[in-house]
Order: sequence, then structure tokens, then C-alpha cells
Amino acid sequence: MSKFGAAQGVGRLEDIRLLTGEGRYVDDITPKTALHGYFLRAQMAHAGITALDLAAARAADGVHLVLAAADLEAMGVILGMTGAQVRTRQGGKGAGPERPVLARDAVRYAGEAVALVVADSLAQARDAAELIGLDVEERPVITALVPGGEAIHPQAPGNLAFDYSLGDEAAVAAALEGAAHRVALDVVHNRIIVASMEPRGCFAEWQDGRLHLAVNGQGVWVQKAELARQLRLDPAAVRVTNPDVGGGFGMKGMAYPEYIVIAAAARALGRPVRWMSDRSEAMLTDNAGRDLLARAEIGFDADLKITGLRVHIVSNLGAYNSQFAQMIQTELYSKVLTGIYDIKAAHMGVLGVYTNTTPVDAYRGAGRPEANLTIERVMDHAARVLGVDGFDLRMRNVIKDFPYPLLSGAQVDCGDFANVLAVARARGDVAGYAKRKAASAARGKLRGLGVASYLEAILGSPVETARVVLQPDGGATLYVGTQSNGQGHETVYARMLSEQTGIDVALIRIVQGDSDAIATGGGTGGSRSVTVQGTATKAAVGALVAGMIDFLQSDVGVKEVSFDGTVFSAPNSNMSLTMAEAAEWAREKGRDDLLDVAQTIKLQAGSYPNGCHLVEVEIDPETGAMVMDRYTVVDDFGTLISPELVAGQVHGGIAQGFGQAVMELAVYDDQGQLLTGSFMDYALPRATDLPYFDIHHAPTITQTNPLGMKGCGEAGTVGSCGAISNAVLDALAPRGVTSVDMPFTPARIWTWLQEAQAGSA
Ligand code: SMO
Repeated sequence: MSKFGAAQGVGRLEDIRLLTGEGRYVDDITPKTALHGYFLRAQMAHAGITALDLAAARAADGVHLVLAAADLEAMGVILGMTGAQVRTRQGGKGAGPERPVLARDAVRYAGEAVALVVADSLAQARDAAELIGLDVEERPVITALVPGGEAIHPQAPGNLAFDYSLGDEAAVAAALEGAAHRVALDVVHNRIIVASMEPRGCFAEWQDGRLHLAVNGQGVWVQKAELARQLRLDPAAVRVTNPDVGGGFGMKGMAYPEYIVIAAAARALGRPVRWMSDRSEAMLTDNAGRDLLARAEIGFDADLKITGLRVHIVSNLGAYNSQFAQMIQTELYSKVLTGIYDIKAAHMGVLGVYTNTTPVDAYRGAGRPEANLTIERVMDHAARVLGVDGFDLRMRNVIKDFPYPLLSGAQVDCGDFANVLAVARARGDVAGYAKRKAASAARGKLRGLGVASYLEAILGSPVETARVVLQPDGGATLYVGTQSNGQGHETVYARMLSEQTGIDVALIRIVQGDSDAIATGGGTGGSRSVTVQGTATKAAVGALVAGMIDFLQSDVGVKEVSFDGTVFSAPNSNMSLTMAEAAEWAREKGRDDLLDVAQTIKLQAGSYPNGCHLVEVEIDPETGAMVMDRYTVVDDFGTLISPELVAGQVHGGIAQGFGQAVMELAVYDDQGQLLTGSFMDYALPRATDLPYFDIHHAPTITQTNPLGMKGCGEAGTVGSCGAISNAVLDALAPRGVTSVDMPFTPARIWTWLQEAQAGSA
């Protein structure tokens, strides 16, 4: 247990600041002189632009600047951006049409930015935007998640962005053909809106010929590179900072068009310009999450061992190729395609489709929640169809031998999946379930038990740098390449450095999110932060200590100096120096080089967090209302660095999974209008919707990093949707319901019950 652990009652270092209104979010630090930017956005989901008249807006009160695509082009802005293009079945690359940062000749989703108005006040900017004359010619709107229809982009005929395939298709077909039992299931992964507490926003200012963009992101370097490219600047002339950030969840990890346009406006005006999305604007324009259809087919031999798995996916990319979009339901999904199971014959095929909807990109877990939901639902379905116990079916098929090679080419280094299942079964009191079900029935309620195991794979750059600078006050500054969005990085990094150096936590300062202060970094995403940053910090402390030992030995002539995490000492010597004292000595001797140490590490392999979620729900058949009654989770995160922060991540992850499973759904009509563009129409979970989460750990220690940890940031979302889905079906199955799909709103549940009753009548 950490010496600063929960037992001592020490909370997160950042909490007093963040919970008492002392957080410094981007709008808190916007210069008072900043002008206000407001984007005119497309009302149609698909239309050619036939005329754009900006004259009246430009002449309006308080307006300093109005920019459209042509203005940006005249300013030399590159305008077009696109994301990664996945390797296709045919060996080529997915279609990556360019997305102009302001619409040029057409708009392709409702909400796409057409023009920027910059004015003294936001109200003036809004008023002026209404004076813009935008004439359009409507085009057919594509919203259905099937390839076909008139192409939104000429580069993607039939709106097909890519056809991706992984695995031996023929071998898997043969394995399924020859299977003793074969089961198939369609799984809908509902589209969600990320809805970070702090919406997306930024300000840009130019100082001495350099651009500074402050933005609520998940790292500064991606933005820096895109800004430099778009504005044709030397990267050295671009500074990007991330102040406090109120939730990112993958959605804030990308370069977005608005930041480029705001930066260009600030350059043109020579004044700071700010933009902050309002809630509905964020819901309309933030990259959305999930939104795919999956069909899974699984085969078993006579002993109920899996012989083959085939998954076909249609993935909605939205209107453009956002940064990671093509990778998510393909390469990222494939990392955990087979979940915790030993499946030698597996194949996945994915069609990526462009539609006239907001772009879709990474959302907490990015591909891994989707893969686990599919495999866990089809496993549960198989158990139900084959009439066998779901735990037994899973137990029969879990991976037992490590390292285990995955279809993706990577390997799972360690785990004990059978143990995790067994612990979950015991902790969740499955033995007592029948009694609870009977008690529910006595009250007229339908109780269901749902299980879902999960396999996670941490993502993102395996490279990270840590720089430790010992300060004259006896403290230290730690420069990191990751970016907290509220997770508590400051706490965990400061405690780690304190534990390794003996420096008081109160004297440790964490510096993140400033491309001038930190040369490179991988940012935060993919559950990578503490693993990579912690490994880098450990390496930096190692180099710091080694340098100090060398200095003490040569300078004092003492042999065998060692450092125990608090003091430098040596046998047969009365030397006892804290890090601060050693630093002071080095400083006096002119050895400042010893006080500023950076190390860059590269993880040689990723780690595989895994676990099992166990859920009990109770449904009122009269109303369809569902209550999540019991929640047990057993995780294998390897070494726990900060148990209380881990619990926080698991809580938040489950809550987000619950949101997707039970209430969240982004709905477009057939004209591509978002019908769920406010919190009146789009429900998010509240604390009162959630039960106590009974969290347990069953760790196996990974050797893939020197900390032995596996990453926990996304795991809650990866396991929860499957467990809740399986619980809901389990509750409804006795009433004849055979198929359910998220979100499990009362109206949908009630309808399924009515349909089942009508069908059996
Ligand atoms: S959605 Mo994530 O930061 O892999």
C-alpha cells in the first residue's frame, strides 16, 4: 500500500483547487482583451453551397472579422485535414477525403462550420452570423448504416470508406461449417454523444510572431503539428497549452477545425480570439462515439470449445475521416477481438461508411468496449441457446497459457482469467441469486443476472519522456508528456516521485500541457498515462540517483553509496543525505547538470488489463423501468499504483458504460438532423441511477513495464455494457424476449415485453 494511500485519508492533490472553483480552465485564463468567435453552422446535413454573402455580417456592429473558406485560402491556410487511413482488404488505404476547416463548396453534416464571425461580444457575433446569406442546393442525405447511395465524397463511391479484413477467412468459414454448434447474434452499438462536463473551446493569441493556442485537449503535440501545417508555420513558432481540462474521454484528443480557424483569425486581427462551444453546439459538433452494427458467429465443438469466430462490422464514420476514426473498429477492435477466450480461428471484416452525420471518433475505450461487447453478448447468447451455464461456457474457453498470441499479432503476456471469473462469481454471490430472483418475483419484478468478462489492451504511443528538476527550495518539478483531463495525474505522479526520492509531495510540482516547456509527449488516451509516464519517471529518477551516487562517490571519496528512496548512505560512513541535501551539495560544487535529468522510455509491449463485471438488474414489467441493483467488478490491473484513483476510474468508466447501455442514444432523423441536441433529449446517468460498485482486484503482475501495472482508465467502459446487456436479456427471457439492444430505456423494454406477449398469444 502506498504510504500516501487512502488509509491516511489523503485525497487527490488537485481536489481542493478543482472543487472550490479554483480550477483554471481555458475560459478562466482567456485574456480579457480577447474577441469572441462564433461559428455559423450548416442547417442542412448535405447541400452544395451556391452563394455565401458575408457583406452584411462584416458591416454589423462590433464585428472585426468574418472568415469563410475562401478567406482562409487567401490567407494561405491549407484548409484540408484528414485522419489515419486504415489498410484495406485489398492492400490499399481507406478513402481519406479532406475535411475543410470551413466548408468550401458543400456542407456534409448539420452543424458543419461554414463561417467564423469575430466580434467584441458573443452576442454581436451571433447577431452578425444571422446576417450571413448562405444559399444552398440540397443533396440527398445519407444516414443509414449501409453502404450505398449517392457518394458524399467522390473518393468513396457508395460511401464506402474502406473494406477491412483480418484473419484467415476461409479457415474460419471451414471451422464454422464443421462446428457441432453454431450460434449467431447481431449486436447494435448505439451512437453516443460524449458530453464532457466542460465543452470544447480554445483561445488563440499571437505574441512576438508566435502563435499560442490554449485548448482543452488531451495533449498538445497533435494540435501543434496540425496548426503548424495548416498555417504554414515553423513548428517552433507554435505554442499549444492545455490548462485544466474538464473531461476528454478520447473526444478531446484530436485536432478539430475550429482551433485552426480561431488561430487564423487571431493572426489576421493581431488580437486574441476565443471560442467556447455551448452545450448544444458541442453535442452537434464534438466527435461522436461507437455507432456500429456487428454480426458475430461463433462455433463450438461437442465439448463446447470454441472452434471459430467471425465478426462482420459496419462502422459509421460520419461525414468526414476524423483523426483515428478508421482505426477504431478495425485495428483497435482487433486487439481484443476474441476477448479472454482461446480462439485459434478468428476473422473480422469491417466496412467503414460515410454518412451525413457528425464525424465519429474515439470514445473511452475506442474499439475495445465494442469488441468485448460483441464477444460477451454472443457468448451469453450461445450459453442460452445451448442451455448451458454461462460461467461454465466461459470457463471452458478462457485462455490459460501465456504468452497468448492474438489475431492482431500482439500477445497477451499474462493473466488468470479463470481466477477472475471465479472471484467474480464468489464476490457477486451468484449462489444467493436464486433467492434474490424469487424475492423480486414476489414483488412482481423481473430480476436478471448478467456476466461479462473483458480483455483490454492499452493503446497510444509506447514512448514517453519524464524530466525531473531539483529546485533550490528542496522540491522538484516533474515535466510530463501526458495530460490530465480530471483523472488525478498530479496526485499519482507527485506521489510516485515522492516515494522514489523522499521529496515531500507538497514540494513537487507537475508541469503538463505546454509545448514550450516540454518538447514531446504522447498525451493521454488508451489507458496509457500512468504506465508510460510512471515508467519514464522511474527511469528519470534512476538516472538522477545514479548521477548523484557517482558525484558523492567521486567528490566525497565514499565507496558504495546507495540510495534507499529517502537518503544516500554508505557502509562504514556516517553519510546520510536526503535528495535535497545531495542536490544542495551538487549545486554548491557547480554540478547543476545533476539537478536536471530527463529520460525517454519506450515500452516494448503493451499490457492487457482484464476483468469481469457481474450485474443484477430488476425490471418492472408494468412500466419497463429498470433498476441496476447490484454491481460487482473484479479487475486485473496488475500492480495498483494508487488504489483510490483506480477506484475512481472504474466508477467513472462503469457510469459511462451504464449511460450507453441504459439511456444514451444520439438520434438523427432521415434528413440528418440531430434530434438529441440538448440534455432535454439526451439523457446522461446521475449518481442516483447507480448502485454501490463492489470493486475487487485479482492482479497478475505484468513484466511489460517495470511498474508491473496494466492501466485502468477505460476498463470500466469495456466491461459494463456487456454485463448490463446480458442482465437485461436474462431478466426478460422468461417472458419470451429473445433479443435486446442498447439503450435499455423503459419504453424499449416495455415494447419488447408487449411484442413477446403478443407473439406468444
Ligand atoms: S478513447 Mo481512448 O483515449 O483510446
